[in-house]
Amino acid sequence: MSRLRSLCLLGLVSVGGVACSNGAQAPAPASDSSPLPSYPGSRRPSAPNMPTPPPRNDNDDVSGHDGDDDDDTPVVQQPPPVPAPQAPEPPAYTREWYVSPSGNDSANGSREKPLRTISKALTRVGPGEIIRVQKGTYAEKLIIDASAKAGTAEAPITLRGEGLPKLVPTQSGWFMAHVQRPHWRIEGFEFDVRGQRQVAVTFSGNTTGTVLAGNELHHGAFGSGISTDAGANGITIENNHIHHFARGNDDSHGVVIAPTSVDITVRGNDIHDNSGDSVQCLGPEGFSNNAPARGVLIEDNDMYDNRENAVDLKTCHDVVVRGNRMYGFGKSTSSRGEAVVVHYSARNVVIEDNDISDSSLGIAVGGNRVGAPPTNISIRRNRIHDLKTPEGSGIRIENGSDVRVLHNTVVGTDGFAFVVGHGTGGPSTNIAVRNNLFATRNAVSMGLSAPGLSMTSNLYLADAAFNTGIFVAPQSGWVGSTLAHWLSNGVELDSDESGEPLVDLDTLMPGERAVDRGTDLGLPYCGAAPDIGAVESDCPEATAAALME
Ligand SMILES: [Ca+2]
Repeated sequence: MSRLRSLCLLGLVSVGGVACSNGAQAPAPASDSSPLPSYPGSRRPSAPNMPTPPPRNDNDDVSGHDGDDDDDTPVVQQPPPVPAPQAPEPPAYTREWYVSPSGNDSANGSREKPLRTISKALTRVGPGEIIRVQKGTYAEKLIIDASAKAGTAEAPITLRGEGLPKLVPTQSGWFMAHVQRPHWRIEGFEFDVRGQRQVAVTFSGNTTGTVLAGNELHHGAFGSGISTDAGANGITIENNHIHHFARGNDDSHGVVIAPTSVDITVRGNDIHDNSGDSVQCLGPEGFSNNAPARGVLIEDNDMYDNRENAVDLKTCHDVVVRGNRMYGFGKSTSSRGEAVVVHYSARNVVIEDNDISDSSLGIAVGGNRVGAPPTNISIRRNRIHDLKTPEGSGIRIENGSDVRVLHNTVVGTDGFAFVVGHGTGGPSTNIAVRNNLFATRNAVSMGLSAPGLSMTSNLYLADAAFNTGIFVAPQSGWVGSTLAHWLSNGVELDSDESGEPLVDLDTLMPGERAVDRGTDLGLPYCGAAPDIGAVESDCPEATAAALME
């Protein structure tokens, strides 16, 4: 059951003071109760310990727009649609095929007389049936194309490894597995690419309802571990361990979502130690005139220690990046060390409820672009902490249009909590910054290219420093201007400072001056009014318990 739905059923969430009973209609993701996989050698973040996120409303975005004609700040459109959750597996299989290293491809594929190759089983299995691949090492290419049957929503086809059978590459080609059929479920395999120039699994064509779940994929040296391309649609990549895709100074990513992909979910994976990004949504620039990918949900993943970023969104549309933990990104030859970067002509993007730490930059919007700047971007309820030199900025908007920065908490950054309008690659237009808790000494750096910037109801650390004009990298001893001086420029209204903006650096629980002091932006909250920052301090205990599930 989704957190929101739980909360709504508990009757504990209010949106603008109204209980969110209609939110209970949201479908429950099938996997919400699945525990994340645990892997030896996985590095987990040390802090914070999942501070209580606020209740969230999947059907609402926020802005100061309340119908008043006098408010022309950016208005949030409906959030991008997200792919529908997968239907549960049927309880039984109409036929069970067995594959074993001791089998024979002329056998009947029963438990007693298994087949020898997975490839053989792929051509024989039908809807509602399962292939049970027994422990062992298989050197064959898995091709699920027109030579294999399609599953159906009611009768998917399951390809299951039992005892973690290992797939290893054959000599030829650029992939180990190519999936081009709908309603297949592939689970329980180790894809050991063994340093070959191959991706582990690639998807294309009609793949609606197809799931790649609970596999380990590692050590490839081509463009990615997993890719979706050529009209791939309706795919869920879930609870996999994806690591060590690397090719020297070139980038190799955990997951690449290429143009023409539609409705791709990447959820609950552990993706790390790649020479590129954990997840990249690739735009068509420089490759083709194909339609950008759209309908991408990147949710509840652990992404860390890549040479580039956790999430890199180029020209893709309707993307949600939600509830991920991202850390371990430093400046390299090909990256400024951003955890999240949204650039080129990305459009309709929500980045919410993420925990970002130990990086050089938290969330960056803009920078490289060819066409329009990133447009209609919401950055909300993120917890950003412990960022480091050389940049150390929490949220940086280089260029973009209609960007909302709402209810984020930024603390422990070497650089500024918020940077905007320095004009690289174009202006930052219509940026709204509200209800953020910027608990850092270096508060805001504002350049000269931020037309329509509107900042209200933010809370700063007492005696924080503000920078206007040319960007400065704040070394120790840098003295900027005061909040009072900053407020005199008219860009920011109704904001304040506090000597204790946070009362707990682990949970990021806000201090008194932040509690119930936010503006009601239409997002769920507890108590009399929204708290400033990403964490609502005053939710009832039952709500907090539900949120911690
Ligand atoms: Ca509150």
